[in-house]
Amino acid sequence: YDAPTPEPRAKTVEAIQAEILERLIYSVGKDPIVARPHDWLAATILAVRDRVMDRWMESSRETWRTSRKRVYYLSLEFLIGRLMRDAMSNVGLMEPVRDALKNLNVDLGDLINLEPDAALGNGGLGRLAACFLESMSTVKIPAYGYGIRYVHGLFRQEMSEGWQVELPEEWLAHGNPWEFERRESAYEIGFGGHVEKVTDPDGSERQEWRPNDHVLAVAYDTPIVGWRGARVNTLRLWSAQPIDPILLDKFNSGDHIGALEESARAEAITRVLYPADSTAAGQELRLRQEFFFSSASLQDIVRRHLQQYGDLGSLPDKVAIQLNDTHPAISIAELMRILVDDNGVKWADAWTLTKGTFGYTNHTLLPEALESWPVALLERLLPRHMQIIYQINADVLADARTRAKFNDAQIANVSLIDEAGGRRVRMGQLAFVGSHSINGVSALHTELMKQTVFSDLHKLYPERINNKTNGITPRRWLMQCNPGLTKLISERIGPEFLDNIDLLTGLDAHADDPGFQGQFAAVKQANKQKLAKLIKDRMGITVSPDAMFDVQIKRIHEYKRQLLNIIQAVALYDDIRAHPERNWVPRVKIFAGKAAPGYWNAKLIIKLINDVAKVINNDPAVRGLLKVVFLPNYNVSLAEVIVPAADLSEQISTAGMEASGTGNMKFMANGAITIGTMDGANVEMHKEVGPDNIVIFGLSTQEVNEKRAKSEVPRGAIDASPRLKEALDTIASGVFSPDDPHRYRDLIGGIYDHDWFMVARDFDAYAAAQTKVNEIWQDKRRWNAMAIRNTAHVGFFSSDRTIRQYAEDIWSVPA
Ligand code: DL6
Repeated sequence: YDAPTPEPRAKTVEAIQAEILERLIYSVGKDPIVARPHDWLAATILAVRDRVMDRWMESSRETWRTSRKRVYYLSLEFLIGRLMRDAMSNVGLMEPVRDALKNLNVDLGDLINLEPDAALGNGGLGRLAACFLESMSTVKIPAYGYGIRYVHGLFRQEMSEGWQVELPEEWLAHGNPWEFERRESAYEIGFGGHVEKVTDPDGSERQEWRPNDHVLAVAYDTPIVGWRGARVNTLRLWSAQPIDPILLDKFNSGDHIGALEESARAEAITRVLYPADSTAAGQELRLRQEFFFSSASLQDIVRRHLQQYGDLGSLPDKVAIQLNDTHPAISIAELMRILVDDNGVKWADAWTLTKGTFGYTNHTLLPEALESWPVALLERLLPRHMQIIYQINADVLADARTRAKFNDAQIANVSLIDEAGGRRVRMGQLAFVGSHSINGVSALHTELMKQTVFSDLHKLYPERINNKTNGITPRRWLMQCNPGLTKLISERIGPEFLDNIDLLTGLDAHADDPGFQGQFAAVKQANKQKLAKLIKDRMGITVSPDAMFDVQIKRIHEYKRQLLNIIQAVALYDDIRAHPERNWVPRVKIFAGKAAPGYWNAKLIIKLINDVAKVINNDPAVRGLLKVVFLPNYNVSLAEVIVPAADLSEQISTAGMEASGTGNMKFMANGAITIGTMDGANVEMHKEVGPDNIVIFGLSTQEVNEKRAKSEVPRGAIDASPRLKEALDTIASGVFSPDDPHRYRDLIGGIYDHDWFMVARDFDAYAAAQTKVNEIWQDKRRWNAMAIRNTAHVGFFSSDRTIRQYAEDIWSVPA
């Protein structure tokens, strides 16, 4: 492992400037005189990438040399966002690159904004995977992310008369200078066909899968650099390609389209990201995606392991595979197939190796999001895997009957096959039984997992469920997105917190210092000015940075309750008009988020927010005291502008429904105050920051469950709250939708009929909490002290902490 390497690239302004020019001419092929912004971007990324390469080689050699255990994070989603600023900042190149570009008359800020977001994910689950990759590099774990190189990431959202319209996203339109295509790392992935019993020369019998359909999985690698270049790991994304790019026979016989059919069918597998986050996608193409990337990743992992260790018996000692939700759960059957069928390992030994290798993270309890596949579909597409699943199931059920003495209802609960729902394979159950660790993503969520979806599996295997509360990388979500605050904190408590985020608690001592409060507030004000300008530029709406910026940005979902927020805005609008003499706190309610294309109520909620915004923003009686803004096309880069500018963070999901939330942590880091329910990681935020520095309201999980169980009608809550009733009736009667007065009748009708998400039942508590927020806002010293304390106590929510816990408790790797 000590083959010669060139000298590491110099990091001086002169060297970088020279290399950007060189890359522009020799790699991009452009004369600087005619180069366009995208050409400069490509040349700059290539120059930055070169300075990451040295560490990349070194990191990988170190793993081979020291025989360290590798962690593989399998995820169908990686919501990376832009990479250039992240990489520059982590290897300390921000300033020299800025100066080098300035000498070339190019503005670094312009280039940063030009880089497309890699939006290979829907929301929290995908962004978590991206934060984890960066943290694994930072805490020096040898790790690979495995996923899919979607040609089209999450759709671009535009508004047409207030309705969401989905357009294809094209992050690869200008090429992707970050990635390396590895044609040599390509694997055949089979589908369909049949299973044959074969007899080996030694007389032993085994099953062999003979697929009748094949595609090629080709690897594309992207380097992921940790803080201060601690380590560089690899994100390996698979692209599907046909085995035969063109069927020449067909072409020559004149069937020109048919000649390309195979190619189109293969490439379809990795063409688009499924845009639903909380419903299982359920289509055959999705299952093909899941198996395609699971099989390619496992073949790659097994190949690398055999190359280094020559034997699969050491797999759990040298390999940890983490399943990010159930999307890669078919990996469990695929590893069993590789071990038993391809490598002759005995079934029982293979099962021990498999369980020792896999860990599974659950990210949702929503029944509609728990994946299951029809047995008939699996039998057709993956016949050998279906056999393996049956065998695993037989073993688990035998264990449940004999050892745990389970009754029939319990047996039905733990079975991998759901017999009630038309015979389907439950991927959660498969992931659970095939893993030695099953973790939830917040303390509350983990407890609920034990009590609900996995209650009987937890009884059967009580040592497996554990909690790993989510985290965010402080590099992207504090240092990079909020350089003003980072500088201020460094000046006040010293720069050591950059390497140890827990040192932020040093800010506690300054929380009541008027001088520091003034500086902290000034940074916030500057960030708000920047956001106000973005709102003006994109929406033509003028908002005052002196108003409270009250923000709810996340996927649009009924359980996240954007509806509660906008109904409260309507009630506030009514109040302001009815009592113009009161001392109102000026507010800007900012929303952003995408709705799954097939989720009608979510799309209707976006339209409602826009309809309400139109009326309120143009009513002179409001005198600018309330503005409502829906910013289209929410993505990582937009979040990086909104989060540092927020005063109030809305985390108001129905208790028991948000597994964790990670937006809540980003706002906390940037000194916003949270208004929230006791749900997901809010519970732990309440503990970390203390009850005086967060505004909590609403029903508890238990109360929600009781009300649901009793099927109690919400009428009482509505009748008891004249403000709520008026707001609901105003919306339902078409005041905000004169062009279609019945538009919101059913949406509001749902609140009257069942109110599954407890909008009516939580309304008064929410409105009272908002009044409390106003009172705090009017006491500037109190507000600023609370804001500072939020930043001070965010350390626990660093993804470095989360990853260290995974490393110690699940993966058994040093970190
Ligand atoms: O764990 C990351 C993220 C949590 O913060 C959110 O609370 C949770 O809703 C999200 N889960 C999903 C799962 N959807 N499906 N399938 O996106 O995970």
